[in-house]
Amino acid sequence: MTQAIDRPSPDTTDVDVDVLVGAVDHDISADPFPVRGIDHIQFMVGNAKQAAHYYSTAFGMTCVAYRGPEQGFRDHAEYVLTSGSARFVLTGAVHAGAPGTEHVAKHSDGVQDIALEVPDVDAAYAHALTQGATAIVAPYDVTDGHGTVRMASIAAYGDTRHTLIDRSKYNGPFLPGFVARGPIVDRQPMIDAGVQPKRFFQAVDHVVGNVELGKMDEWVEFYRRVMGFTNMAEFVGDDIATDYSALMSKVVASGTRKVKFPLNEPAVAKRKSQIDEYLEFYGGPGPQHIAVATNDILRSVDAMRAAGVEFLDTPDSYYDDPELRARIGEVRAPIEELKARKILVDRDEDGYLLQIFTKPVQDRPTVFFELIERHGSLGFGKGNFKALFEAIEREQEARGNL
Ligand code: TYF
Ligand code: FE
Repeated sequence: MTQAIDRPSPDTTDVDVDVLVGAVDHDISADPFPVRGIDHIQFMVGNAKQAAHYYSTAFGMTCVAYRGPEQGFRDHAEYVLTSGSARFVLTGAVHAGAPGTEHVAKHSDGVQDIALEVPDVDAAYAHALTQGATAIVAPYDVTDGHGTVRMASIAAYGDTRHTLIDRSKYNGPFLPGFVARGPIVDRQPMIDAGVQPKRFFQAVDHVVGNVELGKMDEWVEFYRRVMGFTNMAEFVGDDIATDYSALMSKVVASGTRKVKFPLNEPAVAKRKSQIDEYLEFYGGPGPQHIAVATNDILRSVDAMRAAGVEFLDTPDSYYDDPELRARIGEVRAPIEELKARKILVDRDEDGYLLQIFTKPVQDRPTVFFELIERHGSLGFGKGNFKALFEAIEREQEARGNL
């Protein structure tokens, strides 16, 4: 086992460090499919202009680049927003029949591409195809005055894909063709008033995929074979599945653990699975939630709630449970502070984590977000699965989908 690095001290709220707790010191050069990390997450949306506004105001992200008809791209408007190393690309069609309109018609707003930064696109692509991955776009160069980027794309679950990107010979604002663009929300007045704006999160911690019944192991196998990812210990097996979660889950991760992909499938249980609800409303397999790493979950939750983001509720009984209190021990904030915000806590042999989940961020009960503040723990909140899944089921019931 390689040594864990990038662990901030338990009380850090230093928002200027792009740490991803749980990353390990690992030399990728010997990997069959070396991955540097998640380059960006691309959402295909109905109205990118408004989505960019939402992720700016509600998620505190900063618009850094744009391309659209003004740059000669006739089909789409694309906004690039960042928060630390997390980068989201919001793509919207600007005319009827543009590519991607079918993605929105079928799925509504959703994640189309989980792009990975790789040191060698050709080698990664060739390896992927040898291992049975489905080709979408063969390696090609894109160039502008800032240099050249090499890219290729392979298929993942459902209509999701992984674009492979080598940006080592590029120094522009995002990709060739994009122009630098300032923030959508002007934070200068805040700075002038003496308040330094802090971002709400600094990295993507993991991206979860929902696949059909019986397909989880196939996709675990895909990431093992194609990308050389390995299983992480955390999983939801038959025991938990039939009792309350109605889902099975396994986690695969890259050698550095910078890229972590839990994969869920529905389980046959007492009630209709939340995964079945997703598959039905998304129209097939797809990305279910994106967990973003924060160094100050209390502050981020407060700011996001104030901006209108809805989070899942946690009953007071969760915090008043003496068994939970004994298990979690001392954490960096008083339990009353967590209770007031409905933040969940879990502890394992490596440390603890704080986490909270948003409700779905579009009308369909599909994609949602997780805020996670890790203090040593490399897990996914296994101790919270019961409370979390009960909260999700209450929402499902309210929607008439249980
Ligand atoms: O990523 C995870 O594994 C946790 C727990 O439908 C989880 O965030 C698992 C399945 C699910 C929602 C959350
Ligand atoms: Fe998660």
